[in-house]
Amino acid sequence: MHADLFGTHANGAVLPLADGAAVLRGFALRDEAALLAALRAVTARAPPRRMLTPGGRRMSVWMSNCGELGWISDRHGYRYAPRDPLDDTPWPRMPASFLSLAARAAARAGFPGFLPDACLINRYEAGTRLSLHQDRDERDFAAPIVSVSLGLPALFLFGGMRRGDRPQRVALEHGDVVVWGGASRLRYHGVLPLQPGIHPALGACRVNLTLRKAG
Ligand code: MD3
Ligand code: FE
Repeated sequence: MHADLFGTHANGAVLPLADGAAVLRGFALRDEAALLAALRAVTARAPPRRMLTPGGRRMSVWMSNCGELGWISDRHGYRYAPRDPLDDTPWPRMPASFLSLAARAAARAGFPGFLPDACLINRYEAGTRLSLHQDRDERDFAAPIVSVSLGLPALFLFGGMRRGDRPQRVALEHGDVVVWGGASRLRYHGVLPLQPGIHPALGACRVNLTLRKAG
């Protein structure tokens, strides 16, 4: 366990957040180079874009996907789709480094055998936020969700089962991995507006990989 050069957290620590949810500090750092190379390859083919909400507003987060299914939002609603609506081609394949990291992180948190079929890539710039929501577009809520934070740090909001429940604030840094499953799978969550900064790996942004079993 050690503090890394640009972060303040004790890498290697496992912090239980609630029943079924845990933060694995620095869990992605050993795979950093492979993850960043794979991320660049995916976003070169499927560029992040700001999707439209069903209500016709543009989300502030830039999004792309890889894997068999990708999460999309447009006038018709939120859903998973096998093809990128920008060019009607399949989403880029899930990189082996993403699959392997997700499976190891899930197992470490008590969810062996996790095999995600969808990875949503969220890119935040200064001021970008994600308001409190539940993830409920997946077919079955038995599988956990694994999220990997890269680049600038963010304050994550981990709420309860009702939108009005007061959320815990969790600081997430480059390399942190969070596993959400079991009794925490349907908790409300969000991200506070990103503070401006420059991170050595990704520059002026934060990227979050959200790995799910969607189909
Ligand atoms: C807590 N993204 O894309 S996943 C999302 O930082 C999303 O971009 C977050 O929330 C981000 O939907 C990171 C965090 C997450 C995912 C599922 C959860 C937290 C969760 C399910 C239950 C509780
Ligand atoms: Fe979410």
